[in-house]
Amino acid sequence: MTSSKFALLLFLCLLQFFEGFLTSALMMSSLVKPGIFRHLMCRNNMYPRSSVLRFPVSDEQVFWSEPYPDYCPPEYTSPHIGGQVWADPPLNSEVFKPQWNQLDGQVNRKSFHGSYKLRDGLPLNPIGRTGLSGRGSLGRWGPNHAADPIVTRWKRNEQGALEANPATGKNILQMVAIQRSDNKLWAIPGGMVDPGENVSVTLKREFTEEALNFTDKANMVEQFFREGGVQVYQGYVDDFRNTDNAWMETTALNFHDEDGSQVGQLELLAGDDATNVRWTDVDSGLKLHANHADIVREVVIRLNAHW
Ligand code: RP5
Repeated sequence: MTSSKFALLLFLCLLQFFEGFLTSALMMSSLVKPGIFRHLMCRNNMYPRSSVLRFPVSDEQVFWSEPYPDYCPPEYTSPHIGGQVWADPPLNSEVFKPQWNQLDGQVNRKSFHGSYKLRDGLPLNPIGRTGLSGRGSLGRWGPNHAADPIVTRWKRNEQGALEANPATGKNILQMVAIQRSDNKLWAIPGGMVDPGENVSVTLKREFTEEALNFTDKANMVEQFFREGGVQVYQGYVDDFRNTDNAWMETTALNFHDEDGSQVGQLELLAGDDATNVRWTDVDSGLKLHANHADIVREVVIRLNAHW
């Protein structure tokens, strides 16, 4: 091979590498960018399952870079997380020596938004103030990692033909949504990633538990998930449980049943901490838990569906 051909080949390889890198970096930052994105669900309300009122935080006061001298959030860590295997031990415990911003044994304390700061020895929410310090009901100080499977199919009429929206002319997408038992909101059937667990395992488990109530069609589900989902988001979740020192982050993948012949055929049955499950039409009126609707929107763009 001549040196000019070799240089061209090298150039093309590098181009491909950086294209992949850029795509995932853009995907990660397109929805939630610290310093631009302002969380909403974890501000100015009563902390879930408690009588603790969050300290007021206006839009202008969210970012840590904005001065807020009177900021004095109450401290709250829910008693029910004490002693749980999925939760960090108390801060003053002898056994708790957290390695922030890194893989701490099996516990992933890294954020998808880069290195988070520490204040008074505790991780600081990368988006900003929430009006509450402590851990709330989240198990981990800092990032609490979840995984969200967005299972989709095209909406069809009784004859099996695709249904398009008359205004946009685009096909209507449907997703599997569950109703959460804690806040009664509809949501992607996601769940927490266990320490050391591969996200692909979490995605399959949570979907099977929450949307199929441990179906006997396990092999088909296994195959459907094995064929691979497409990652549509990785980062902060505007979850109502977030605090100044503990917050949710997720990895969301789309599993699309193009011809509706696989998971699209399964009978849905709510299980675990879901009280309801259904195929939901996806459009701009979609209201979901946290910022799940924004995450689903990424799938809409990917599949060029109606919104
Ligand atoms: C959300 O909460 C995540 O996006 C995920 O859907 C879910 C995980 O928490 P649990 O459902 O396990 O409470 O923030």
